[in-house]
Amino acid sequence: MALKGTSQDQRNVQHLFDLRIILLGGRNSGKSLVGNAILNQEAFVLHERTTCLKRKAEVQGRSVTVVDTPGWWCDFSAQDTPELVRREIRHSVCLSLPGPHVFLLVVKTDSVFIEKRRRSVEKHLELLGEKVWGHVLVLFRKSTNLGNKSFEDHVQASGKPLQWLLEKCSGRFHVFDTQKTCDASQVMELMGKIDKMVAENERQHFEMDVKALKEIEDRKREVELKAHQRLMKIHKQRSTLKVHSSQHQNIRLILLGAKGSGKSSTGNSILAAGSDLRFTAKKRTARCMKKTFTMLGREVTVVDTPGWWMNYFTQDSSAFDKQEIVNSVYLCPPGPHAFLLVVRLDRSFTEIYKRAIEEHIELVSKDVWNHSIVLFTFGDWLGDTTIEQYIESEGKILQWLVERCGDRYHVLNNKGVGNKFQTAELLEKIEEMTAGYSVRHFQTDESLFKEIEKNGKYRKTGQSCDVKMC
Ligand SMILES: Nc1nc2c(ncn2[C@@H]2O[C@H](COP(=O)(O)OP(=O)(O)OP(=O)(O)O)[C@@H](O)[C@H]2O)c(=O)[nH]1
Ligand SMILES: [Mg+2]
Repeated sequence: MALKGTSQDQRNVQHLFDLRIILLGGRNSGKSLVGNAILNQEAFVLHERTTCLKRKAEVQGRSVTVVDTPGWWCDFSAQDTPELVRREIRHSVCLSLPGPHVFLLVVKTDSVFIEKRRRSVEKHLELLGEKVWGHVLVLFRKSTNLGNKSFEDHVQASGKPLQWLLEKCSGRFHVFDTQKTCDASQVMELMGKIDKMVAENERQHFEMDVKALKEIEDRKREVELKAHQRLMKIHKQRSTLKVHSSQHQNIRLILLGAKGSGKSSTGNSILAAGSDLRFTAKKRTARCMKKTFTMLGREVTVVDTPGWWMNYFTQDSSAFDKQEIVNSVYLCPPGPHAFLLVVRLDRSFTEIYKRAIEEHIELVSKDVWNHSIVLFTFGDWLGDTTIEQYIESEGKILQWLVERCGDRYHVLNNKGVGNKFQTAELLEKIEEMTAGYSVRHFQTDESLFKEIEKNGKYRKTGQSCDVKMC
C-alpha cells in the first residue's frame, strides 16, 4: 500500500484561514503534547481529564482551534470506557462547530499495534459515525526504541491491524516526535499534510447530524442538572444524620471488590492517616489481611480481602476466594461497622459487574447493604468532573448500586495517599451511616467467632493478622 504520509511531494494547497482540529486517542498517547506543539504554547495541561478542552490560537497567520478529548484505555473495548468519556468524544464535535476539518488520531509506537488495539480504535471512532474516517489523519507518536528501523519497516512489522488503520484513513499519517516539540518544522510538515487532506475533501468539514448534536448537548445539560440535585440530596441526608452521629471508640472496616479495583491501595490510604502499616498492593491479595492502628485516640481496623474477577459470577469464582470473603467478617469481632465496596471509576460499570458485586457480597449476608458504602477509587482520573456528574452519566446500573447502599458513596485518590482529609471524611460518613442503628456494627454469628478462636485459626503477626482457612 502506498503510504501518503511519507510522500515528499506535498501539493501546493491553499490554506484554510479557520482550521478546526480534534485530537483523539488512547490514554497517555500524547494528545495534549501534540495540541501544545500545534498551538505553539502550553495550551493544555498535561494531566488526565474526563472532559474536552478547547483552545484557539493564531498559528502561521491563521486561526487554529484544537479540541483535546479524554482518552480511552488502548486495549479496552468501547463498552469498557465510561459513558462520560464516550459522550465527551462525541461532544468534541459540538465544541468545533460547524465541524472539525481533521481528527488527529494519536497512536503511540512504543508497542505493537495489536488486534485488540485496532478494535478499540474502530469501536471508539464508531461513536462519531462511519463518515469520520474521511477526516482522520493518524499521528504516530515517535518512540525512541525504534532503533535503526525506519518507520515504514515498523508499519510492515506491525502487520495487519496497523495496515487496516492506514487503509481506513486512505494512507494519511504523520510521524511526530514529542521529544522535539520545539522543532517548528515537524509542525509545519503536519500542517501541510492537513491542508492537503482538507483540499482533497474539497474544504468540507466533518458534519454530524443536527439531531445527534442536540441530543449530546441536551444529555450533558440533563446530567449536570441531575448531578446538582443529587449533591443537594446528599448534603441534606448527611446533615440530618450528622445531628445523631457521634465518634466511635473504634471502627472496623472490610474492603470488598473486584480484583484490581484498588482494595489494598484504599486500605493503604486509610492506614496512611495514622500509621506506617501497609498492605501489599504490588501483587494480588491472595487471602484476608487485617491491620489495626490508632488514629486520634480511636482504634481503626481494616480488613483487606482477595477479590473476584470483575466479570465473574459466584459460580465462576474459586471456592477459596469465596470462603475468604465470608471469613473476612470474623477478622473483626464483633463485626464490621462498614463494608467498603470498592469500584474503579475509570471503567464503565456494566450489568455484569453489578451482578458480580451483588452475588459476591451477598455471600456474607443479604444484610450487608445496610452497612455498605460504595468506595470509588481512581479519583485522580476524574479530573474536574464531580462524582455526582459521573454517577449521573454512567446511568441506571451504577445508580442502582449507589441506591442499594442508601446513597452512600465516597471517592478516593489512592495516588495522593498523604491526603488525610479523604480518610477523615470517609470515617465521618461511616459514623453517620451507623448513627440510626441500635447496634452500630454488622452482626455476625457469634458462635462461629468462638469456634474460630477455639480452633486457633487466627495467625497473629504483630499488629496484623490473617485468617487461616480450614
Ligand atoms: N491512579 C490510581 N491508581 C490506583 C488507585 N487505586 C489503586 N490504583 C492502582 O490500581 C492497581 C490495583 O490496585 P490494588 O490496590 O492492588 O487493587 P486490589 O483490589 O487490592 O487488587 P487485588 O489484590 O488483585 O484484588 C494498582 O496498580 C494501584 O496502584 C487510584 O486511586 N488512582
Ligand atoms: Mg489487593
